[in-house]
Amino acid sequence: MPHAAFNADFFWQDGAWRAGEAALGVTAGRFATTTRGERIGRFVLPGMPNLHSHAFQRAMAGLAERRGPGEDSFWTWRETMYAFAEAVDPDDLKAIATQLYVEMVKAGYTQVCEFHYLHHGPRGVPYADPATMSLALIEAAKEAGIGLTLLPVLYMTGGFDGRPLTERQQRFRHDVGGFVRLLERLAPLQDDMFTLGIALHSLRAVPEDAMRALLATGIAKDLPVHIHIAEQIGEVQDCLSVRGARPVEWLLDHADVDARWTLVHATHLTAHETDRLAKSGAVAGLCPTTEANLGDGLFPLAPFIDAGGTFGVGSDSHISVSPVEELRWLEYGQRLVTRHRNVAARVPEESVGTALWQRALDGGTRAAGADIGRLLEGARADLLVLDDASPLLAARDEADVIDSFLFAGNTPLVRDVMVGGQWRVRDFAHAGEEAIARAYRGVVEKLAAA
Ligand code: NGQ
Ligand code: ZN
Repeated sequence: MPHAAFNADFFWQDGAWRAGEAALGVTAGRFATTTRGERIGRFVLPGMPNLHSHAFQRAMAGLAERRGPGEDSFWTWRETMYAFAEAVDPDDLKAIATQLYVEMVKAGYTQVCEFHYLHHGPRGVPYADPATMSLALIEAAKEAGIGLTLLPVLYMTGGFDGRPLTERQQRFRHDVGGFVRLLERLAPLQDDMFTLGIALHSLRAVPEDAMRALLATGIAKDLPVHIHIAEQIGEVQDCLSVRGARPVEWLLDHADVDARWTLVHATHLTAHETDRLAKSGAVAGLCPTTEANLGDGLFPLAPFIDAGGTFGVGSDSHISVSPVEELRWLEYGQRLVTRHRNVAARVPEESVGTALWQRALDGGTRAAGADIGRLLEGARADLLVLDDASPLLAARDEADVIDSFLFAGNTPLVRDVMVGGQWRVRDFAHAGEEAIARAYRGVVEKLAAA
């Protein structure tokens, strides 16, 4: 018998709304079938996975929006970010990440893929336990009640030419041996709410032989693999001149890129790369608000979907923490450059909102490597209840509720959130939010004063 059972007018299942005659049960944190249950609302959606996060960057959101001496770019932003990263210690990271993860859950994200490269202490001196920063993130996710896919990042060089890391990049550094030891330390901690994966920071940061060596190790064999790729034109040009191929092309030719892989950004693609990436089964990890904020460019969404590609969304630098905003701006970017409407819907009568939500669920779930993203028996019990009482949903039925949710809302419509069978947000509030915000404020004030 399930421990709890819920009913709603509509459950989002297999890419469509199902009238909730059958209730959803929850046993040991997973969905089970049952016949009757307590009514929790009108529209119940699976929670959205956030497939790309650098948690510490949340605390500097908004602090890199002032023009510098020359023309600003991704690379000048990166200097600001590096200066900020220097000061963050394990307790700071825990407080920042906990606040961020609470905000994520309230916004409708129920899993986060943390692309974690801030491993060591100042000047790259390892902590007594080299997993200290990783453990801070694991604790933060537990306290906020969000599922975590932790992706420790291998970071070795400062450019395609193999140049050594700068002073400020020392905290990111590993060799393959040390990196594998970190994975071995973290792997036994996995449970329903914590999945381990790996990341290569970028082709800039990982030489070819190190990539091969890591991917050949036993521990790395079945884990999700994430990599930043082709985000900036400068990176594409450097890759072409040193490796003789564009980044995505090079990776597809030199690694067994398949559904285990997530290529984060993949912004600058030729038509041929777009097609090959789509057919590889890898997830394109799109982060539209960060990509806009950093001046990256636009991903070729329509050709990628048409070639059968899979994508999900991430909040990356956390300039915004909202699946609604990521999906909305994913679509709006396409409209602005193509001068067409309803781009993500590829067949007549398809709703853009439902196409975006379902595709991002599928891609985010694949990227996270966890059994999530479905309101179906056996999956982890993660769900969102939309606010029936919102005027925005007046006279909206199941055909258009997700479009109104994604495109018309400025106040969030996510009223209640369950993760792993536990209510984390009820009536827009998270149980721990006040104490967590207080700790966060203390840390950010300390960092600002330093
Ligand atoms: C990062 N962020 O690792 O945090 C990167 C910037 C880099 C984004 N690419 C640094 N959005 O790529 O070298
Ligand atoms: Zn990133």
